[in-house]
Amino acid sequence: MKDPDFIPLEGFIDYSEPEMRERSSTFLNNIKRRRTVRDFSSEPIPNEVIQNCILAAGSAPSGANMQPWHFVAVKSSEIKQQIREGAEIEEREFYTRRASEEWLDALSHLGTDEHKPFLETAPWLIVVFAQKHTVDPDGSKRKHYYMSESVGIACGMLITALHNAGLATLTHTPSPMKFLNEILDRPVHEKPYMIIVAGKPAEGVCVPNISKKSLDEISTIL
Ligand code: IYR
Repeated sequence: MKDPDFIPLEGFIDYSEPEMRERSSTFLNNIKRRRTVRDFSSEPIPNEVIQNCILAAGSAPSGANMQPWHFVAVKSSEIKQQIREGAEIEEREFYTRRASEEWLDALSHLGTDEHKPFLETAPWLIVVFAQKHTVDPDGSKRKHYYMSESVGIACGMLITALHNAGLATLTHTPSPMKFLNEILDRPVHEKPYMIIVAGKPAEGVCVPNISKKSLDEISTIL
């Protein structure tokens, strides 16, 4: 057991109430412009931008601060091609056999199918792995608590950081995703969690005509 080690909180900014109103509203207007796109420009995006966004994701809270994630940022055309091939094999199965009619019906308004050209066109694929446990240098293992919640929060922060940096994203989850461990040479205790496709949107891209639920629908104040 370790003794707790506390240091003074640094960096917290004590905004006034008008500042809080202004900042929350500005952020809302900014994040509301985020849209998932499925057509990307191949314009290259610097490593530094992606690495800053990954560091932003890595600042997420996690169960016992175990940070149960690993982000593989892929820009290599060869590896993107392998990922596309692997994903399309699974997606073909999904669309022709695995998915129920009900599921396909729920997806129909998005216009998705088994073809995933964006996996090669987009400049970056960020493959997020969730680690079931830590492997210490002596080979011993420590369980990660709230792995899925922690990685979900980090993914949300990654998407937000990418949007803030001026990039469009697509959360892509071919299922099953085991093929990603092989292609990216990640150990078996790491579970592929999602692929976050990132880049500039293709010129003239269209997105589904959908809306978000209202405040009343998603919240209650008691
Ligand atoms: N993984 C498939 C199907 C799919 C599932 C859901 I739930 C979506 O919101 C979108 C797609 C695909 O990527 O096509």
